[in-house]
Amino acid sequence: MASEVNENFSSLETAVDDNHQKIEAMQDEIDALVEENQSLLEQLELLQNAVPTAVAMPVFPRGAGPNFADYALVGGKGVFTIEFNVQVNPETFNPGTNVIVSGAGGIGSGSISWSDNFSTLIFTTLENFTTISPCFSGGLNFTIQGTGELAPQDTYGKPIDGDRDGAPGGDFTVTYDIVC
Ligand SMILES: [Ca+2]
Repeated sequence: MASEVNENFSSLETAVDDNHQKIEAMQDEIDALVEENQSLLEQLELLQNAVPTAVAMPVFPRGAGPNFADYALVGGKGVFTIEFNVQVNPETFNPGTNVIVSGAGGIGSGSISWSDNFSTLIFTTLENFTTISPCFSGGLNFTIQGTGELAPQDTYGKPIDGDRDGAPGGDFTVTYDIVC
């Protein structure tokens, strides 16, 4: 009788040990899966926060710097068209703050309108072109200040690449002149 009890006890003890080992193996597997999931979640978060690599830059007029580019004159006011390669955030472009027109006649003021789904900026001066830029005085400089806190931004909150070097930021400047 005593030996039978001992035998039962021993086999139950072995079964408990076996189960315990199985539980530990499963726990290891669960731990590995939890760790893998954590890594996958981190990758997912990175992808969700990823910003497209294309930077917003003016693509027209192309000749930044001391070039005399095309414009339109409407009732004596200058109308300048600046095209971007992608949509930008129109609320971050402000005449007199980061979009500046100036010439020998001083700093002009103007208004901005948009077309092509906020990828084309149209700036119209409030003053006559010749008030800001008298004849033969060197033309009218149009600048979008892409440097600093007030830089205009694309729709992802990145500063525009005004100087077109491929990196966000930098001023865009073009000079316009009229034939007097
Ligand atoms: Ca740049």
